Amino acid sequence: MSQFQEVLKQSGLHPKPAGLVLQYGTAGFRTNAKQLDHIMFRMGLLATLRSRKTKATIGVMVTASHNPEEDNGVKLIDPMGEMVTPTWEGYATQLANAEQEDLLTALKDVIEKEAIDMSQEADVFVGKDTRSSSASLSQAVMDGVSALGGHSKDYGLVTTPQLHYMVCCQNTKGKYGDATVEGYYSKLYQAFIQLTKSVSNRTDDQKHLSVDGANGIGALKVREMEAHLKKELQISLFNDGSKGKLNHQCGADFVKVQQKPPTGVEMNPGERCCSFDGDADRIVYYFIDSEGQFHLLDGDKIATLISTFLKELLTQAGLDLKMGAVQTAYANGSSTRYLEDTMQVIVRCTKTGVKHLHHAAQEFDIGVYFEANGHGTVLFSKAAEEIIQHLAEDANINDERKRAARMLQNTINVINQTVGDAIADMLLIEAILAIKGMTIQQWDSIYSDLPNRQLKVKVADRRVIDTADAERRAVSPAGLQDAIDSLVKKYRKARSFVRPSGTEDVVRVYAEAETQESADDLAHKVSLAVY
Ligand code: 16G
Ligand code: ZN
Repeated sequence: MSQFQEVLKQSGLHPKPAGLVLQYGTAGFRTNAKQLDHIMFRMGLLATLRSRKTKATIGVMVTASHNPEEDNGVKLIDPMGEMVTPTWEGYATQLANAEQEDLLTALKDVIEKEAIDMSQEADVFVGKDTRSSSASLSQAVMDGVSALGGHSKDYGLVTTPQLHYMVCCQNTKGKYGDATVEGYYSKLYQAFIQLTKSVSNRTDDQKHLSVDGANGIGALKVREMEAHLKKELQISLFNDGSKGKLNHQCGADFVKVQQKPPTGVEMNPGERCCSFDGDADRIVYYFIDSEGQFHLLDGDKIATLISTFLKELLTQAGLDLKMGAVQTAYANGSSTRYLEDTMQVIVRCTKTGVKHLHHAAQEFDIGVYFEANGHGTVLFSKAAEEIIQHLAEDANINDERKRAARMLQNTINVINQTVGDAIADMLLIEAILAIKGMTIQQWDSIYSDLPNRQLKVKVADRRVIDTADAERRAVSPAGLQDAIDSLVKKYRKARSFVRPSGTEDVVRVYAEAETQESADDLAHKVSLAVY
């Protein structure tokens, strides 16, 4: 039977509901799991084509991250572990929306446009999160791969960043690490142990961290990782999935948006806590102080901590490498000011969405990128990695320079350069705090966040809002930006913007100002202007 006949036959088992239209958004397709079976099958087909086109292994991750348990989603991973290119996002949308009888035509269209050699081998790595729908949906992906004659490898339950890592390892022939879950842990924990080994006299309190696993995949993986950490990090795991519902009243997104602790975590004053999201590609830290007040250390605070650490190491190592930080419009104004004015770090602002930040970070020798919501990582250019490695091996340099170069090397190894990774970020943050002998309170007090508020507004059609300047200004509908500008003028240290969400059918409103009351009031008034 020809490949196309097989596709036709198999696609009948994964039929598309007539008329259903879905879009490959910021992070792939994401909606109620019941609507996704045909999408998964078709993404299996597309990943197979992408693999033939790139002559490399492609990843397909089944997850809806921080969305509710009932939702699911799918996202394609390109050869180096990065997000798939915009042209292929377009193909994904076309394929997803072709009615059943038009599927072959849509498929052949991609093959023709991309001049794909169908005799080429195709390899697809598949992973899934812990949602109850994920098992059958990831099977649908693999059905799509095999219908088109590709090979799939099922990694089963993995975090999103773990699958990105596997794809990158496979396509760099092991240079990035072994493409196994064990290879991932061993790379990370060895780097972590190396980073912390010179720190003496750490008390048990300093080694202790409470982790909110959002009742998801991150919880399972932290458990697996823990055994390797040789008590250098002692984790109390909460929301491990044994009782609670995925992302419900817990997880990084809940904590960031609600600005309050998750349920299910026992918190004592001054203790470090962190929350992962549902697929463990985001992390935020927080604590309560002795007065019971909640303090959030989000992606901006993480970026600052990591940038400070790296900058100090570069100075100690005597290296002149170009370091930059990449943020989005959501970055707290205080963090941008601190990075630019105090740290003298170059700061770039991009549109929301990992692919935009990742891309901008690649322009630097060392690019630290974080969204305020806790998604981020550090990218080192190949040249920077080589310079650091040479220095670490140079017999003629003094101990201080050598120590700094080795720390930079271990930072490269502990961080997941393919994508933001809650586990990798957590290990780097814990190592930095240990090395600097810093408490979470001291970290928090590096700068004070401006009070802020995020709201979402339901509108008839969110696409009428068009933005420019990295989403900081609305260019349509006419008059909206003027209305926002005149509202902002009424508050001190204020800033506000609106943007259509890429993952939900809503418009998002962000406001910050000198006081919480002002930020709340401004956000509210701007959301009224959006209607
Ligand atoms: C997705 C993005 C995340 C972004 C969020 C914004 C990826 C992998 N994830 O989750 O970076 O912050 O969307 O959502 O790109 P929004 O458009 O609904 O505000
Ligand atoms: Zn996520």
